[in-house]
Amino acid sequence: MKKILLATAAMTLVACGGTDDAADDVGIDDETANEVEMYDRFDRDVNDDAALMSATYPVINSAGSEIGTVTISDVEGSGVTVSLDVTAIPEGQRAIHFHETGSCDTPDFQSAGGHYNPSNANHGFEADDPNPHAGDMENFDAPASGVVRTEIGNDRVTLSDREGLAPLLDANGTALIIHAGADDYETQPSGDAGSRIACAVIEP
Ligand SMILES: [Cu+2]
Repeated sequence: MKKILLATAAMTLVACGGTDDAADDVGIDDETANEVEMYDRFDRDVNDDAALMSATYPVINSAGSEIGTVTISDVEGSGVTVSLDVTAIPEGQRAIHFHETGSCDTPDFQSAGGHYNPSNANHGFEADDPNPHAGDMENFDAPASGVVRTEIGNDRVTLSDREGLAPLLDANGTALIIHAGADDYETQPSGDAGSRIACAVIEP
């Protein structure tokens, strides 16, 4: 089901007096860097020794029909960028998370389990003790057309195996889930985001 598009060796920065060009050297444009920074609410050391990866997975709806794709790309020094390219999403704010099991059994996608949360944190960015699940992400907006092409940052997970980040490709994989409602970033354990309307299996 998955297609590995790209796997580039992480670049080792050689001490040569300047580090400002590091992002340019690996082709991260400023826009992507800024989006990821929004989610970088917690200092974390990311060990980039592993090769950075990018992969594209099909997204299905509750009837099992493919409605588009999601591309997940490791970001040097941070987590991943999630690039959604899907159709037929109901208009409005929708929640999106990584869930703990790489399984998308229709029609309700309960087989994906709860949020991916290997550090046993509280859900949400606005909880009493904000320390979000690895799988938590900010809501996206679906327009009336239902066509969504957007990028969402997550600075806590990785597609490759990098120290300091939760691996999406663990023993049982993970699932990307889109919900019928918006995440309130606060209600435990899943932000009161409603039913699960789309799913992608994230697997090696
Ligand atoms: Cu969810």
